[in-house]
Amino acid sequence: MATILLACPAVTAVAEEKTDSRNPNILMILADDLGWTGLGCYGSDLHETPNLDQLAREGVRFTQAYAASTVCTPTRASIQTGLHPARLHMTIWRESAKNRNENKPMLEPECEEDLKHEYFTVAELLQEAGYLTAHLGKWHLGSSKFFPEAHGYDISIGGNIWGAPDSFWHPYRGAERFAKEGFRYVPGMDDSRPGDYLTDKLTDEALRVIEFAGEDPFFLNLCYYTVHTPIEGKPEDAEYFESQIGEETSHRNSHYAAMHKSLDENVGRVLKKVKARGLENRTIVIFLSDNGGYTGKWKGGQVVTNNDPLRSGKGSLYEGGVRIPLIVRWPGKGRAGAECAVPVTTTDLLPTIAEMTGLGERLKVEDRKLDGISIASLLVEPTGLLQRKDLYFHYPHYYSNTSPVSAIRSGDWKLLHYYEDRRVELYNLAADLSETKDVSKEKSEIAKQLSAKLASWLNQMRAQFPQRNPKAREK
Ligand SMILES: [Ca+2]
Repeated sequence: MATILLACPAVTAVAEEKTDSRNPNILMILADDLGWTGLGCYGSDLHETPNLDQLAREGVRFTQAYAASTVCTPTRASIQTGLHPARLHMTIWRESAKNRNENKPMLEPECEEDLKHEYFTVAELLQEAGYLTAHLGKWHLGSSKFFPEAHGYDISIGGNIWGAPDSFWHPYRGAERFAKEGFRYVPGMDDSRPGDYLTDKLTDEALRVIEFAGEDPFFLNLCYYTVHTPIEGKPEDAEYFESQIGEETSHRNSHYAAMHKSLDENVGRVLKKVKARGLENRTIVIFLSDNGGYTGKWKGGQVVTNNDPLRSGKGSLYEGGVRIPLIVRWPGKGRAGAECAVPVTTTDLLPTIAEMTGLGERLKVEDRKLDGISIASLLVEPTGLLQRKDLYFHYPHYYSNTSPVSAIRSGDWKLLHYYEDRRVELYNLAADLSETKDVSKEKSEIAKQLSAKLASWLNQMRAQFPQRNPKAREK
């Protein structure tokens, strides 16, 4: 607890705000690389997630929520700022921001490595309003000058420049996985002992923050590293899940299933703590992922997961790469046990949190121009409508399952534009969720309209584009 006490000078100043109902706590829990079907309540036939399933019964479960990007850093930047990664020029994970992939047909743009100080974050909004603000776990938004402390967080534990730990097991450091980049570590895990597991230990810190907040409103940005690689579940759990995999089971990775179990258990511990402190009715809980499930292999061996019935996974702009679980419990205001099928995105979280905490006017007064919109009305009326009609995606990069691509979701239509061959693909998601039938030729007028909208939006964002690689042309 000593670390937190030293790191948190702002606490006494807000003591008088106490139990003011206009200041609900915000508990935002972000899982890493958790696919759309990764939870029991989203249809996994192997992973067991009773606490998250219960949270869904107590809140609104979004069935068409999107990550603003198909990889980590850009989506996390969108959550913090309410701005689109294309506008931020943060469209790739941090470690690859300057990697132009010079052996490919197109050169990727050089991106920003750091979330600049000029951007207004959700933590700054809440810190200015008197909240105790704490970031725990994965950060991945820049070098030390741009760590959480520089973006509105009173407390920061467990996050730094990197997107994954070397291991989930104590001491969480080493150079085994990322030999090219050198030694990695997870800072602030001081009371961890041999045999400890990172997901559990981050939760220990979260419980301390909730206790430490006392009567002050808190914003806890709890970013678990799991279920990202390394795929390391607890052996006894992995053994159990191995026994549950049958011939027809869709999800088939027992260690990955064990990681979901640890995630769920730890979400349960945090929610139990909130309840034990009597804060359940004034704590808004938001649970989500930052991109789709990773469909590659771990250490050249077993496939990590699939996002069936969605096509592809992390890295791709097909639905498997960007559609994510999102559950929001808003005590006293939001519906319980409801589903919402309105398309929403991680860029919406900042304005939504602002509205739910009564700070929406603050954004207006300061004339903050955001790319996201508040979706708080959908929590009250999940069958309602938003004024926004379209969602956009921009990934001008390569990954094992994609070449540079942008996309627009408009109503039931989804159009993807691939830069290498200027190919467009058009899908009707209502009729073809798995994106198997490209109807861009049959529906050429719709494809043309959506292409024009996408081009206009990219221009408005001042987006960075991939360029032809002259070296590749010579080959
Ligand atoms: Ca991720």
